[in-house]
Amino acid sequence: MQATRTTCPYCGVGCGVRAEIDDGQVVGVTGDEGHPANFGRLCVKGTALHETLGDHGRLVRPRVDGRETDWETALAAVAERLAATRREYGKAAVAGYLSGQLLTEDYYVANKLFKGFLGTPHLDTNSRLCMASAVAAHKRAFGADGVPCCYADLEEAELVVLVGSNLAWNHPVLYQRLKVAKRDNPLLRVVVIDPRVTDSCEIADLYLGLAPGSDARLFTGLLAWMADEGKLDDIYLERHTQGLEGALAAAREEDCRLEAIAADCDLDGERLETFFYWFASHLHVVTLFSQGINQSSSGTDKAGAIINCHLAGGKIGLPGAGPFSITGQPNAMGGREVGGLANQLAAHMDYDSPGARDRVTRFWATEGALPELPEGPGHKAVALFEAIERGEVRALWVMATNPAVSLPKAERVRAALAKCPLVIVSECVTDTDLLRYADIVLPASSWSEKDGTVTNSERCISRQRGLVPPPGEARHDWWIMTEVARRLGFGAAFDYAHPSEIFAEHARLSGFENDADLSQDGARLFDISGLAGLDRGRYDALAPIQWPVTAATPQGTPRLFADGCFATPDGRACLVPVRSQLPAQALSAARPLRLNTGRIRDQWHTMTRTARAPRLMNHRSEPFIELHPDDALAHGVTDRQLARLSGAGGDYLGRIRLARGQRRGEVFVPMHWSDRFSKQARCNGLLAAHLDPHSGQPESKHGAVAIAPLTLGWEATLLVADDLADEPWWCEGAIYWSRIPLGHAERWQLAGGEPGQTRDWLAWVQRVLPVAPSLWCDDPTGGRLRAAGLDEAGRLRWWLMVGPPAELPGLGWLDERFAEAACGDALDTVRRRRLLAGCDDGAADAGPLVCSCHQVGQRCILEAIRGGDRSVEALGARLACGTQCGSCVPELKAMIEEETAICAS
Ligand SMILES: Nc1nc2c(c(=O)[nH]1)N[C@H]1C(S)=C(S)[C@@H](COP(=O)(O)OP(=O)(O)OC[C@H]3O[C@@H](n4cnc5c(=O)[nH]c(N)nc54)[C@H](O)[C@@H]3O)O[C@H]1N2
Ligand SMILES: Nc1nc2c(c(=O)[nH]1)N[C@H]1C(S)=C(S)[C@@H](COP(=O)(O)OP(=O)(O)OC[C@H]3O[C@@H](n4cnc5c(=O)[nH]c(N)nc54)[C@H](O)[C@@H]3O)O[C@H]1N2
Ligand code: SF4
Ligand SMILES: [Mo]
Repeated sequence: MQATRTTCPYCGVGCGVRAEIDDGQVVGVTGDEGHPANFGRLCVKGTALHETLGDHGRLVRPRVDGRETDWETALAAVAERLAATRREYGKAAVAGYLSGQLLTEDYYVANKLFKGFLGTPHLDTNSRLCMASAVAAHKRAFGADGVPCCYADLEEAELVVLVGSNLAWNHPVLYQRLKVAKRDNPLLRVVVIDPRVTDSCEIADLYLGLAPGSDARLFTGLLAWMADEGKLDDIYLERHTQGLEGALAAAREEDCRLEAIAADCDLDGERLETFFYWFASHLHVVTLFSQGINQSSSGTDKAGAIINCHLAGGKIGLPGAGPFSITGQPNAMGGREVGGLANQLAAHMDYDSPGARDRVTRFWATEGALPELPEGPGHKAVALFEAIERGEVRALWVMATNPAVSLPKAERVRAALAKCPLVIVSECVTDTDLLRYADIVLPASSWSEKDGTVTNSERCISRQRGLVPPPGEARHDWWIMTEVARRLGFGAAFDYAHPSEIFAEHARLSGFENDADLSQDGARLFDISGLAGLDRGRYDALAPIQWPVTAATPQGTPRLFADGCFATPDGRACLVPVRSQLPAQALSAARPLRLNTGRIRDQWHTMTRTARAPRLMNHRSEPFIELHPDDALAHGVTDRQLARLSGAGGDYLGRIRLARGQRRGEVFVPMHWSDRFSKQARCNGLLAAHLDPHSGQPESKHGAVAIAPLTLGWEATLLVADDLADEPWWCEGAIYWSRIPLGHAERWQLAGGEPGQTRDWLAWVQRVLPVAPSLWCDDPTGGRLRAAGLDEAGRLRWWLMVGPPAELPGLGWLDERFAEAACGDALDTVRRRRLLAGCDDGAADAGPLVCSCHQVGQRCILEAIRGGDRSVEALGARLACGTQCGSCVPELKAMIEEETAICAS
């Protein structure tokens, strides 16, 4: 057994991972105790990393026009078709769409190829949907896209404000760090600002459940309040900033009395004043913000309003102080560094930075390869797909993202993709919604195979190391692009043999003419020239380090702007005038509910990786719609019922979850489900594409929808053996279906029929399932049916229950039966009954999973609570739940509270 240090490929916390490799396979992972992001901790997704690996479902051969082929043919086809499009329709007819899940080296090569040598400005990335507003706000305020803070600031703060961030679920290890900090420092206060009560509220001293989209009003109000109460840091403002007057004047265009702000944000006045008072009276304040701010039609201004308050109070550049935009993807920051956004050129140089175009041209020029950089910025993500729809962009290469799922107005995006004459997709798995539109499919290597670097939310560059070889013919993204570049005649500029060479070039560019005296556009903040000299050995051994890394700062730089000097021409930070705006997607009588979309604890984006670990499918198994019980009553839907949401672009089908923490008038749906996992549960089908004017980021958090119950005749749960699940005939005729991978089988939730109608189940089973029923138990009185099919050898092949899934047993036992060679060999009555019941009478049925790490179910926990375990610690001691990554602790607490309340009443 051998252990290698690498970095987690999920969220922007960027945890260090120790991977154990045995016989060419990753057999286990633990947290890297030496990594400064996590010091040994991992969350449940990180802990399950090795369970998501394996060759099944992986793309292993290139495909051209639907046929598998070899690399030579595929690379030649890519090069020829790109060249032909360029020749016939011009450089701007070619586009690329990248992702914050590419490594920095992949990203650098892509940026250089598209902008530098294909000469198209149209290269954008899914960071447009994610961090673009924060990037734009940083540039306006600081003169560069620099995140001032580091993780240790959360530990050194007196007040931490979480705005539009569900840290507990989406950056769990950082949340754990904050929780420990709070335990160790009873004076540390936490405020959560989110329309929805989330698990992050577990550690909140104050919760502000504001009206969706009213954050700018809250923070411009705070600025005015600070001014009125004499809480501005006049000395800091005078020495290090400009623009206070304009920012204050804009804030004061609205009524700045507390009552007026509280009314506009729909908040309790006292709570609002408490927050204002806490913010204004502490120096060491960190405001951590994420998608509740960024994914808005005025996200840049919202981030700007937050930054204004920090600048006005001098709460920046100090330990425990600063506005902290937390990144989502593992390498969102790396993509910003190389310049992967369509408005960027390279290495923190934009088109409008004087001299930048010429400088990058000179840097990329080699003997035999002359770059042809575009004149100005290209289309941002949403506009890019509109240009494809109009036929202006005719060739698109997508890498490591799924625009058919994650972009708003998803149906129009799909129509554009269908129309686009050339779609090239680099992807790791065989089946995604996007691949249907691909003319050329290129199999890419994945985490555990790839080798390079990523930069996390605190600007820390870490190595992601190749642990095992890619399966089949899958290749690294940088290698694929380099080979295409060669075939296009740009070989001399793409002569890389190893990612270390790409990284060294990237580091050199960051320092190239990066000097206040030498260049017209001043010194650039992003400078890692201190790493430009790394040879392969030192690159391989690179320890995590925070940029800037220069000759003057060889150990890296944890905190930016400590000297009060910013990256603007005069060194002063800018406060910007912000006029608050509400969501652009308007509510109406036809669509009266506000749609909020976001993430769940155990899934990652379109589930191509997390759904491979069965235990991660347990926390939330089906697409859902969360809403307040009062709204449910008003709209005629009940808990666990299936319902339909209708929005601007289409419908969404999911199961109702009643939640008292949900604001009235608002529904929350997860962003994760694609057509691969459910019939119609893509939340982006519901959203219109309203964009922030500065960043081009879509308003993914504020849709407008109607809700109605799905009126159905029947519901059923079907389990089928894994090897049968590829041809899901059983979905036909279902109004709703949802697919839930288990360990050895797949679970399908099915629903359909007119009210009062049922199916002829026997005929259906005989028609759609490959094995005839061996067991059949039909209860005509209750309308419940259970059946199972075993093959001739006695192997369980399918299991069916007709009835609401609430009646399902925990499916662990049944899943195991699918792994048995011959479970039905001796089908005595007991065995028969157990199989039909779907559980072993002897084994307690655990119920839906709460603790994913230790596989502890709801029923066991409830029993323990009723038995007297009235604290998280007591539950942990008895059942081990909540003792590993801690993500389920808020849920455990809620269960204890609820049970205690029930007992008391
Ligand atoms: N488990 C898991 N973790 C992830 C990911 C994942 O897919 N799964 N993805 C990663 C990525 S790429 C990203 S970008 C991050 C995102 O991390 P977060 O930003 O924390 O994630 P979201 O759930 O999208 O949204 C955060 C919160 O914004 C709130 N919100 C909605 N509208 C408003 C509003 O008007 N004002 C305020 N103040 N809040 C609002 C939502 O209710 C939600 O709780 O997560 C990363 N981590
Ligand atoms: N409504 C709504 N929409 C949203 C959001 C929201 O909150 N609400 N959030 C937005 C945000 S913040 C984000 S970041 C996006 C995320 O959305 P996407 O980026 O579209 O989602 P992923 O599932 O991460 O897509 C990554 C794809 O790349 C593949 N892949 C993984 N690793 C590699 C690799 O190394 N190379 C290659 N070539 N392929 C790889 C995966 O199998 C997967 O298919 O969604 C955005 N869309
Ligand atoms: S917190 Fe983020 S980076 Fe850390 S283990 Fe979890 S998903 Fe991976
Ligand atoms: Mo993201």
